Amino acid sequence: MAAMARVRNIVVLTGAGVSAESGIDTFRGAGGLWESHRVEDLATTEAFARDPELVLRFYDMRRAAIQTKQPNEAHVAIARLDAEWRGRLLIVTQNVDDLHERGGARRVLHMHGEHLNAWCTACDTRSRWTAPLIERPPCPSCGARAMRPDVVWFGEMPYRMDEIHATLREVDLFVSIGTSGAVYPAAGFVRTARDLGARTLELNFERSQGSAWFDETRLGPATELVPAWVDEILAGA
Ligand code: BJW
Repeated sequence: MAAMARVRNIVVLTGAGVSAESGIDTFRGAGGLWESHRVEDLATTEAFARDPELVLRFYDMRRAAIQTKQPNEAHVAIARLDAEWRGRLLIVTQNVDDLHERGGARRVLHMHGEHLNAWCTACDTRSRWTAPLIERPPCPSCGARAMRPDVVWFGEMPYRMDEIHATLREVDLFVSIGTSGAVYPAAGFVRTARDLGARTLELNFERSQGSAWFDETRLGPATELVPAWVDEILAGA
């Protein structure tokens, strides 16, 4: 990319594609269905009210699965950027797995929550949680049997939006990795960054829905594209 030496502030947005090569299913496209349910039909408060067992089973299965998966070369490369980049960096992930952290990254913001947290809707406490929720275990804080996955469902406000928007106002380079651009507000970050003068780069298996908003698109697997991009940006830093 041109003018790399002037880059100080970077925002990296990641989606399910960054974890795909670790064996975690993406949401859309091939393999994007679970027992013939679309994520849009499961990841809602309405679905949880209508059929809590179905929704809790979906999350229990995925919570168990991520604990058997390992970070891949893309997570490790992003962690290397985190360790070595002297300017500001924010890794905004839509993913609810913990593979960025287990890959070694520190400056990670989970805008759609985390699989390994449970949220008690009775006392509003969030607890680290690795076990199933389907049996409705008591909240460690208040004892109520009212815990749900601490993830952001459709119609709910993603986490830490003020912090994300404040960081986007200062960003020089916005890089989107492995996301389809189908879900807002994350899908709109590229336009915000671009309107404010940032360069925008997309690394994805295929063009995302918002591909036209990126200055540059590189297509391929994240485990190849991300390490190469990190080498490039650190070499120019
Ligand atoms: C690879 C690869 C490899 C594969 N290498 N790449 C109409 C218009 C606009 C907006 C809306 C609308 N109607 C409703 C809305 C808002 C709604 C929305 O966006 N809906 C869309 C469906 C249209 N958004 C919301 O409701 C959000 N909240 C909100 O807007 O609040 C404001 C508000 C609230 C209240 C009142 C008023 C306003 C909340 C969105 C929550 C999303 N939650 C989920 C589930 C999280 C928990 C869980 O994991 O179950 O988040 S849905 C799901 O999609 C998950 C993901 O984070 C998110 C994005 O998916 P992602 O990561 O992009 O994955 P995929 O599968 O779509 O794409 C993977 C990509 O990787 C593909 O491109 C592949 O090619 C690529 N890939 N292998 C590189 N190896």
